[in-house]
Amino acid sequence: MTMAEENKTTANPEGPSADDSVIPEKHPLATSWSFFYLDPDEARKDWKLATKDVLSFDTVEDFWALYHHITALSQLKKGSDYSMFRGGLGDMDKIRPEWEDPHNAPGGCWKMSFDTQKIGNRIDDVFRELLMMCVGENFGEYGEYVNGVVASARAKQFRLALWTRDDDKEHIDFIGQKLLAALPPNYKIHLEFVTHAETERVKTARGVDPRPKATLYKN
Ligand code: MGP
Repeated sequence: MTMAEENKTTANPEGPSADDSVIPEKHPLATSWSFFYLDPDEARKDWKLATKDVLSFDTVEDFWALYHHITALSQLKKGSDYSMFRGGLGDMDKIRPEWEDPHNAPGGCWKMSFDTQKIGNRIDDVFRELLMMCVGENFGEYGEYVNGVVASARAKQFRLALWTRDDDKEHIDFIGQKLLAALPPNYKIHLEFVTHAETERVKTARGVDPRPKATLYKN
């Protein structure tokens, strides 16, 4: 072992030296991701301008640094959204949390909602699980079709949505089953997949709910 190698692996009893500054390598993620925050006060004025970029990252360590820095979803101002979508660093396009983004437009999302009172701050565990599934690429062979996740804090509900790149039945069924399996066991969960085209179609029609393309249940 050379002196330099030795200095890297043992603490230096004489205090810091140049070699103590060696920074351990971070663990790269398969792709970069970007985190966004939507401020409800801004959204009331102009929805498009209300989504603020928080941080783009591409390592496990930077993901956790961000996660531990942000306000927990359970404590967010009602009306806020958190989103995390692929891209933003290197040569990968940053996907924005909007139906219109070309990476999202042909797709849709698996949506679920939780009663604010019933779930309380346990929603933070569910959201964290979903984020970890994304950055950890836990959606199996069709994981590349997962674009991102949106978490919405509303007065009576927390809503989570996993956005996909397309609405191919095989892709969305596979991703939906993976999602369902990862959700907490003690809740009745109703998952609905709705295309963005359908969400936009009914947006202006009051009292009309979008027709889901697929549904999944868990007791
Ligand atoms: P929302 O926050 O997804 O629904 O969209 P929610 O939570 O049911 O609505 P709220 O009234 O309870 O907050 C709310 C509104 O934001 C929509 O009706 C659109 O006007 C706008 N909006 C939301 N999204 C995700 C988009 C989008 O991707 N593109 C555009 N152009 N507008 C959007």
